[in-house]
Amino acid sequence: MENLNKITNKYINNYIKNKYVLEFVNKSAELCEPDKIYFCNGSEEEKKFLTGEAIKTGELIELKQEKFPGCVLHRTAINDVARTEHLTYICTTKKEDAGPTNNWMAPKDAYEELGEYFRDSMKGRTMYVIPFMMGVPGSKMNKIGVEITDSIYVVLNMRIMTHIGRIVADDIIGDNFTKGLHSKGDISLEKRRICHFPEDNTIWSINSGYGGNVLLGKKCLALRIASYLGRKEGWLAEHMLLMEIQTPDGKIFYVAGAFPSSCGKTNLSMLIPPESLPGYKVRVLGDDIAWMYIGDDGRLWAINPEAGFFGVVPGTNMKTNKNAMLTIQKNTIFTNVLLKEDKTVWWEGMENPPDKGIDWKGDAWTKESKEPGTHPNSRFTTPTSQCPALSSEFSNPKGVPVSAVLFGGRRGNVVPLVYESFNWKHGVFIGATLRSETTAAAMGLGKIVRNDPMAMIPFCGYNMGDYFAHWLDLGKRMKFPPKIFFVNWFRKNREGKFLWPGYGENLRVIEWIIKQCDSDNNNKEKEAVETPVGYVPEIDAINTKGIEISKQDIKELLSIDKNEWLEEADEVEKFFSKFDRMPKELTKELNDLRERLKNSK
Ligand code: GTP
Ligand code: SPV
Ligand code: MN
Repeated sequence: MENLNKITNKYINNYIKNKYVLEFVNKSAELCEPDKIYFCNGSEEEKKFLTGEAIKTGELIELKQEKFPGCVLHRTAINDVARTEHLTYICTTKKEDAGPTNNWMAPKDAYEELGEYFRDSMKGRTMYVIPFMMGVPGSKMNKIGVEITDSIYVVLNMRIMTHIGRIVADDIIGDNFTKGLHSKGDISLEKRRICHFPEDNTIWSINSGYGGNVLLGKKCLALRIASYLGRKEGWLAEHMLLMEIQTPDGKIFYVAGAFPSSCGKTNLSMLIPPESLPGYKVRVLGDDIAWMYIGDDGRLWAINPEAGFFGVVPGTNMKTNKNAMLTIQKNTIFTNVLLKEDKTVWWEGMENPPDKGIDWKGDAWTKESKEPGTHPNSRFTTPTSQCPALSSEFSNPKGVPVSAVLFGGRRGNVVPLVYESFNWKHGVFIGATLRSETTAAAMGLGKIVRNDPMAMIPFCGYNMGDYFAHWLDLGKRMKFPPKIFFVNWFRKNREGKFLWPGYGENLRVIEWIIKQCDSDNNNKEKEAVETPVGYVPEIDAINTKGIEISKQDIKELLSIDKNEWLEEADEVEKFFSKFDRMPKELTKELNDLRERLKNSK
């Protein structure tokens, strides 16, 4: 505590009494040497003040307030537009504990290397201390963290995405909080590192200013650290949307869904039912992360630990996602979109393209420009509470019981629109063998189909072999496990056009799914056909009333090609062979799939 006194004169607004937090702040300040240390209280005045400061330096651009009250635009550096998976590490004492799919560094080496990058990184800057909570107020699942950062953009995003400031202070008990240290540093790609120390409940992130790398409550805590804790404590932290579906006869179902980054979670979670499917109501609980635990009733329960949406901008419009469009009309931070002359914003896929504007790099843009005005991974940060379709259960500390778990990918071929697993174990296999085309949400991956088990390849904080075992184990402990499905909105025809209309029309697939989960439905078997990969809808079982789609296209969407699937099995085998800790139940599932395929026509 001696050192503390040395820097007390730098403290502003310090309301924290917890000595472990103060020690953490003090140590970080000794390393980073900020000019000032500011404790965020989370108030409205503070938001105004910090926004004003960031506008002065150009870190934020104020949008036309009469049209978009409380909205601002931020541009990241050109080399800092998405997560950098090759620079993201799990730093466990033993390399095997990080597993074959994570980058690994020994904790000692990581602290040493990053320590050099952090040294004096905040000279001339203010250090912001953000106490925050991931979870639902009152929930036993909640996790507390303290993020230290030199970025106002981070503070303002964290205040949307999580619960920050004074309201959290009393919840920090002893040293039971995640210590997150972030500095923009010099944004150099060579020295960028996002390191997780699950054994120390610590995250260090340096030389980036991009959301997924720097909003440490989100992917770093709520997925990587939380998945590690979930395994120890018997629950799951997943890259999943959470939605509520009310059927025309008033029944309510909750569905959780894991699709890889930029593969449709936000859009599905808040879809608007098509007019030709009357009586349905869809409400959102979450669009990116779900924490799930086994309830006393033997069902799987889930909460969304986030308080905001950090959503993909391009492709969002009044037709594809009206609820998102209505949500982002106020108090929203836009990152890397096009700025119009009237100080409003536009992006590819939105109505009424302007003639000209300033693109995401800050350069002049016209509609003739070859380059898009908006970065493909541009994002909005917006409070969940502003969504007109928010479920009232969003703030239920107990969460909601999940009837169906969806896995989904972006696959132009091979994978049908939807299929159902035979049972939990087979469902875990389906999740573990998820393969999807890479997207702009991560830098430097190119355009390939890659294995992304449970959409967690970038986010699992421990050995994925152990992760699969954990999933299998949970199934054994649940009396009423949810059913597991796979969906693919992205199958294309020979001309390269999407076969399925997607977006709101995806409710037609969700309808089939919840009918398969409905204990009152005696028609289940008639509506599904058994195939080697799982149950697929009977050709007439997907309601296509009101959309123009030919029988032929539906057939193609639901088709399973034996040879393509045998090749798929070969890819899965290659992927599985990376693991020393692959549960034998899953290798057996792979053999069984091959047998079923070989014996089929
Ligand atoms: P992260 O936030 O990165 O985890 O992504 P996400 O899974 O929430 O993806 P999101 O819903 O933001 O969708 C990503 C992109 O896919 C957007 O450009 C959408 O317009 C597009 N998309 C979403 N749903 C569909 C669909 O059903 N069909 C088609 N063709 N495109 C879709
Ligand atoms: C994702 O990439 O899956 C996201 C955006 O949800 S980020 O928070 O940047 O990771
Ligand atoms: Mn995501």
